[in-house]
Amino acid sequence: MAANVSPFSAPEAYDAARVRRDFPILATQVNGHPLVYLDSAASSQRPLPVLRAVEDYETHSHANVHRGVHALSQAATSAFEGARERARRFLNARSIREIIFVRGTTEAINLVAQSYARPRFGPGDEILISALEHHANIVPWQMVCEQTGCTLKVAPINRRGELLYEEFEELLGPRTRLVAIAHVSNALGTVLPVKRIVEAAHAHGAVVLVDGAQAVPHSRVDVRALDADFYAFSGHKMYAPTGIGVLYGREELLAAMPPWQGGGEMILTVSFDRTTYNELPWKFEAGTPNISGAVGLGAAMDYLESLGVEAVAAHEARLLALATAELARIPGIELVGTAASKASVLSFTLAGVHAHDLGTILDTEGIAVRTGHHCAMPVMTFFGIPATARASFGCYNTEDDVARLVAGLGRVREVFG
Ligand code: 7TS
Repeated sequence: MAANVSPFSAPEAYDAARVRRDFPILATQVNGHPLVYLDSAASSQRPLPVLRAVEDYETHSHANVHRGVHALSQAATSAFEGARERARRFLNARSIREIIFVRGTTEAINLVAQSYARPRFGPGDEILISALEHHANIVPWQMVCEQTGCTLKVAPINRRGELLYEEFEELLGPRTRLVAIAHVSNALGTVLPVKRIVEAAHAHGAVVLVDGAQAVPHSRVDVRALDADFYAFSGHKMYAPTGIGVLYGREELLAAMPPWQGGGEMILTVSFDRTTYNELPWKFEAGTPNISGAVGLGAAMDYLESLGVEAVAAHEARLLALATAELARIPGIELVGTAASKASVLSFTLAGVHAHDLGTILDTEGIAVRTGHHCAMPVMTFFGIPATARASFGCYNTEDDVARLVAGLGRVREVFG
């Protein structure tokens, strides 16, 4: 996730053209043009190894997990639990008991809000977030505040989109019970100093949840090195299917938390008088899980590691630096989010053109960017704008994609004369 890579530095041995061939969807024509996909921060595309792993599972191994003695149920269970072990290794977690499969980041954060925070917090307690969070890392905490009477505190950012670290530290106090912070901002691309944040929060006795939705596709995450208490991410932003994600939680915390949802899978015994709960991690996985999604997630982790997470990150950093330099030269373009440390996201406005119009014209050129508030309305309010256009990069983007974006923006400027 290095930001200061010169666009002119010699390219490393990263073959984006070869990577592109792994993603069949990138051969799509959109409005008569070859697709330029610059919306990976919203959802990345899936490579053939992921598509094939899902197809292979669905074709040959599907049955419900954990319940059957028959061969297919055992095959499905071993595929599903194999994916859990894969995720454990991916994050360097100590145990598979710390890996909860969820629908995605949103569900992971809600689980912690309802199962960790809600039963423990009350009036006088504080939850500390930052001003650049995605709604998924704001609203669940507001709900807990309504439910328990605890208070939400928000650490400010500066005009570059960086966390004001001293102000953040000043907001940490004896009442702070939990810090919930993005690893990388989806609207601005800012990389936050999460290790430092974890250390400071722990020094005040607070637990830390890191929203890693925008970090896992672009950096190696080691939950033990980071020392975070909870780490949440979605599969679909890291080349896996939708509807699957991971909540990592420190085992002693998860063990002390009550189940969030009740149903099958999460119990050991049920009678009308008394139910006993399953052990970790299944205690938090009520109902039939997304088995093929987990299989796809495991394959996506294999894929990302086969490319080399660091090599992907370095490639994306080069593209970001190139695009930043190119867009800064276009009259009327204002970059939103100019932090010293950024990953893969370039938000901008063009004077006199609403972001949605800009996005629509780029689409006529086959270029997919996201426009709007990016589920970070407080960030837009802070910058005094309704929306930005956002180009975001994945392992398959190329310098040609950047050139097409720049040409497309030239077309937008022609249209709006
Ligand atoms: N946290 C961050 C930092 C995100 O970027 C997102 C999704 C979420 C949480 C929620 O993830 P989900 O998979 O549960 O939906 N971000 C975006 C985005 O930037 N554009 O569309 C979704």
